[in-house]
Amino acid sequence: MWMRGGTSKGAFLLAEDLPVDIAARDALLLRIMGSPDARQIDGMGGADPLTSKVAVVSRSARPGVDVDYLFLQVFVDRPVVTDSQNCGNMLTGVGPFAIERGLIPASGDVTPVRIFMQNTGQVAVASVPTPGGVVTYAGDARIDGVPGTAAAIPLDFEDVAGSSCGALLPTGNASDEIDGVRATLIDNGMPCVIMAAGDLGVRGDETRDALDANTALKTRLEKIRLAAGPLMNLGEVAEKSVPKMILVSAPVQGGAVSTRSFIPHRCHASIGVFAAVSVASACLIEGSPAAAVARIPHGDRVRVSVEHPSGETTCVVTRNAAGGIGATAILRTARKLFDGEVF
Ligand code: NQM
Repeated sequence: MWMRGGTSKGAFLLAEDLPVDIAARDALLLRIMGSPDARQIDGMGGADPLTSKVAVVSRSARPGVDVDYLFLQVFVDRPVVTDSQNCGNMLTGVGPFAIERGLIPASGDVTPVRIFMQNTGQVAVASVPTPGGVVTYAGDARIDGVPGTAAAIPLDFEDVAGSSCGALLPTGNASDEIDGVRATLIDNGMPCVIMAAGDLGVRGDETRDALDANTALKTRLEKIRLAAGPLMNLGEVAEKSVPKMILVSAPVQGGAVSTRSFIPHRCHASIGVFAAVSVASACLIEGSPAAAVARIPHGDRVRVSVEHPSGETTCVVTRNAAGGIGATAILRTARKLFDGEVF
């Protein structure tokens, strides 16, 4: 099934339909997407990392979990398929897909689907609208980066801190200096390196295309990224799609913080789900470059509007009893685009 999940798009496949052998599975996925090729002309991929994604779904054997979800990023112009990151946008399609394929039954007007995210070993709960026991994609929820409206699918994360790095702040610091730039190395669902845009010589409100054309900036970001990887317990990251590189600046549209993220080489058209959650969390950490520019409402459960190139993404961040970062949530939408056979 081809679906839009949040601001991403890709293939949703049953694990049982794929080869068990990893090399054979990856070769098949490269063929399906048409990679490696900048245009992905011989496949289904959309010539963009955001539309070259795969969700592999199966019924879960884990207690208290409905389905297992493995996210695979198929590189566009390189013969690489990686499970080194999770994807919260594709995650949005997993609940509807699981119900449509009969992996779990619909229950009531809204079906809570507990999803084990295999890439990071954590659980998300998606609330899927199922009026009359049927998945509905139509609704009045709007997310920036997607035209029109669709049914709301709230995603709740009880605890995604340290998903890939072992700790929310893998170095234990609110910020570290790498190559002369102050950076927060953080993982609240996605390993991210968060820096003030001004420290890299840009404003932070430039277009995606302008930043993608700035080769000096990109070279600097990659140098910092390669140094940050081992500090974040990710090892050598040259061939990995993490950590993501995020530039923050003061909000310009009435939100909490403005962002431009690199995933990790192309500038994101909006921002990833877990990247947004990680930025929102960083805004609450005193001494971080994000907190220095952010405007955060007071309270223990705060709505953090993360601005990005196509609008904003609102995350909810809860402070735990110890004053640290607790549960988080975000609202997304999904759409079934096509169901059939790929050759
Ligand atoms: O951060 C893009 C996306 C993502 C990942 C990426 C995502 C997330 O927008 O959870 O959703 O960072 O490669 O789909």
